[in-house]
Amino acid sequence: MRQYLQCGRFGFNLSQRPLVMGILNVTPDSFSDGGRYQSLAFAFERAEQMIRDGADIIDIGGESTRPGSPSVPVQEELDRVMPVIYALRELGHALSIDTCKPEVMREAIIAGADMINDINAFRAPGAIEAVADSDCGLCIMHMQGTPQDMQAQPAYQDVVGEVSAFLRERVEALLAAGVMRDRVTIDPGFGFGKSVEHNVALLRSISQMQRDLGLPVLAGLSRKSMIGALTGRSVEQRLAGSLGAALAAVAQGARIVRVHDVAETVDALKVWNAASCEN
Ligand code: 7PM
Repeated sequence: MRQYLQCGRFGFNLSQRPLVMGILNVTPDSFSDGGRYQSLAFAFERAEQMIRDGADIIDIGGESTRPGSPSVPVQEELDRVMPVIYALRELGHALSIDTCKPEVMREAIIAGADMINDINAFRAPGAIEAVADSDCGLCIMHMQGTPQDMQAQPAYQDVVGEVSAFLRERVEALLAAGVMRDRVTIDPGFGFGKSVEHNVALLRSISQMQRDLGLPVLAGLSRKSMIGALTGRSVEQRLAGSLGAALAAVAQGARIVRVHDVAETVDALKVWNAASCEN
């Protein structure tokens, strides 16, 4: 498998240790809102803390993807995300933008985003064109249905086969548009149109998926309902379960973990890495 990820201003060597992507939500519901300036100041502090804690990539999300949530207008998402990109881009860490919208992708790349993380796998008209002529990293995620209806009735004949086939098709679409393979990561999309059993099957198949597609896997399990189902814990009490999930993903070979709790995950991975046989 490819061990190098081109990510805008950065080139990551994926053979040394798994990377940590820290989640930075910039949706109004993630703040006790005192207006845009307070939101920006808060986001900046959170990002600085995640960097001190050892995050490699900051994933900035301005579009709530909560199941059942309405979509956000383009201008609203730009107003949330762009000031954060400008504020953070001099911190010297890779910035990822979690968006499905080609307009947001274009503006973010112009402003200096290093990665585009699209839970819709660049299926929106114009999305591939928006990212093709840049050198930013790309995350292609699988989702069954839409954020509005995805958890209603998740169903598969063969979840691992179907998710792999979908990701393969999306990779081919990007490559056909001239995207270099070393920019691409794949993500099974835990919790996006999946039951607990589907999620567990996918977690157990990361290694196979990575081998079959020849691309690094990014895994986002942090605090998700699957952790709640396995532990019986509420979302505020899922730290230990999430650390277990991150280590399980890395044990399967995942190269990037997307997490809320950066400091704790970095510690867990340091210990994991010291004992890992691949070094
Ligand atoms: C509500 C439900 C709020 C779900 C937030 C979420 C992923 C992602 C998200 C992931 C990639 C969350 C999700 N999850 N991007 N964006 N992979 N690549 O729990 O698993 O953070 S949003």
